[in-house]
Amino acid sequence: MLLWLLALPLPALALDKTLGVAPAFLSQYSPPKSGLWKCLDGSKEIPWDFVNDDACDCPDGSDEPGTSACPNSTFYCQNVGHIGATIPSSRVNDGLCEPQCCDGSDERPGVCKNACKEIGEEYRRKRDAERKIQKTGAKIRSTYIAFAHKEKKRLEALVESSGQEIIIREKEVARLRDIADRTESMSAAALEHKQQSPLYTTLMSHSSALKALQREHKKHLEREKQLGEILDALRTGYNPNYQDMAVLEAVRGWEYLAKLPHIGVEADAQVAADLSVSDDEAGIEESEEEKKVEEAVDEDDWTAEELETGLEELLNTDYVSLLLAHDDHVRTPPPSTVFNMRSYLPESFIPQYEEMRETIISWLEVIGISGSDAEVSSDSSKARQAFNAAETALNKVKKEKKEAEEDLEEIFDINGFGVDGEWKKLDGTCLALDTGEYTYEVCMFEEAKQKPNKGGTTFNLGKFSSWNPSPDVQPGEPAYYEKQVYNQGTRCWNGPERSVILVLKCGTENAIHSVMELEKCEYQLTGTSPALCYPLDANANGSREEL
Ligand SMILES: [Ca+2]
Ligand SMILES: [Ca+2]
Repeated sequence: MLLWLLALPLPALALDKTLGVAPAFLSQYSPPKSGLWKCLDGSKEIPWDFVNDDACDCPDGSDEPGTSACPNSTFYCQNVGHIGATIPSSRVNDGLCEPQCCDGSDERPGVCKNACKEIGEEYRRKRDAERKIQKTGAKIRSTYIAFAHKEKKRLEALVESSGQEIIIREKEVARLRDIADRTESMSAAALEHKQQSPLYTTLMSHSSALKALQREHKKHLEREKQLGEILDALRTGYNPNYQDMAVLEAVRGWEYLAKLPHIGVEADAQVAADLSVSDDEAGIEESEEEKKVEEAVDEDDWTAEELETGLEELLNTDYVSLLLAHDDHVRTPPPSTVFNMRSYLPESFIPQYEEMRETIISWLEVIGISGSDAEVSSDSSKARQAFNAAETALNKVKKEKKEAEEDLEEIFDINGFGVDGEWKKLDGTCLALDTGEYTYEVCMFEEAKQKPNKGGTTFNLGKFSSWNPSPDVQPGEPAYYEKQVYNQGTRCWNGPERSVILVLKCGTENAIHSVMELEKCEYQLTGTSPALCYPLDANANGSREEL
């Protein structure tokens, strides 16, 4: 100190030749044997005494590292105890203490205080704390990477297994499609078979016979009507005076049969007597015959009236439906067979039995072996349902496979989940910050929300759009992953769509620490994530910085 004070009147002469020299150039500032010193750019040789003599001699300013004599040159403060710094030489001896030079070496001794010890200690304390966080964070980050690799394996296995499952399911779908198609075509064949049953063929014969009978019956009715008309004409138009017995007999016969009164005078007593006798005999026979007929008509027989109205309807029966209904009826298991099995089982077995029974029956139905519902259409619709269900299941697996393949591609994509896949773990992780009035929530890679704490509308602040979109930042660089953009949220009244920029830095926790509304409806959320804690460089342990 005393030496420096004594030297004050002659500062130029007393200046250390290495003052202000950066460590990298120190070796070049030693006294030359020749007494001549070469400027660093090699352009000039000057006497060693001209170095730091406060007069600029070298074109590159290298002869004045410790003064402000040369413009555009730099001064290096050693900052022992902290980290050395370089300042423009114009700030040397300007009377102001540069904050970069904590040792005060930019000014004459005694002007600035040397605070490097305290500043250095504070700096190291802070740096160590940060390193600790980074170290811990990096450990967490490595688990994220491990997760990504595990996820990759899982997805690869999923793609593989779903690929195999698809093959199996495709076969199953083809098989069930075949069954469905066959059941449907088989239904036609089955119907044909059923129509060959003796009952059905007999029924059809009966139907044909009835139709023929009905036709013949109508024909006879018509003929009877015509004959009646002929006889009526004969009865009213014949001349009784001709005494034609054949005509008279016909007229009398018709009058009797049609229960008509006699017309005309008695022509022949013999005829009349014969007729009256035969009337009586015929009357008896008739009544007996009528009685027989009446006896033959039992309760189930149709009356003439019923025949008139019902036969037509009967002949219009849908015999195929009838056949199926009959089949259905016949196939309905009588209560004594399947159902009664329950009575042989212990009470505790019944639920399992019921379950099994349903399963077995439904399987048999699907396969087409059994049809507890004999109805053909029911069978085929069940087969169709089974086919549809199988096809739906197949499509589900196909979708899963496709999604797994897409996820797989994204995991280690630098535009997706990072260089090491470290962000995959956080896919869908929601971070929230309560600011009193609102709670802000970001679900990573999904969406951001603003929820009012005292009730009201939750606003969508946007969906994940991209990493740092700055053109200065390239995918794969750490800075790329320090920003996430969420946009196209709910439009602000009289303003833009809400959006979020999530600014993250290394931290041991995934958390949001602050919210700012930068512009109207543009929010900046800042937070931390271990995904940004890169492993500490083994070489960057601080010793280099302190040199
Ligand atoms: Ca000089
Ligand atoms: Ca200064």
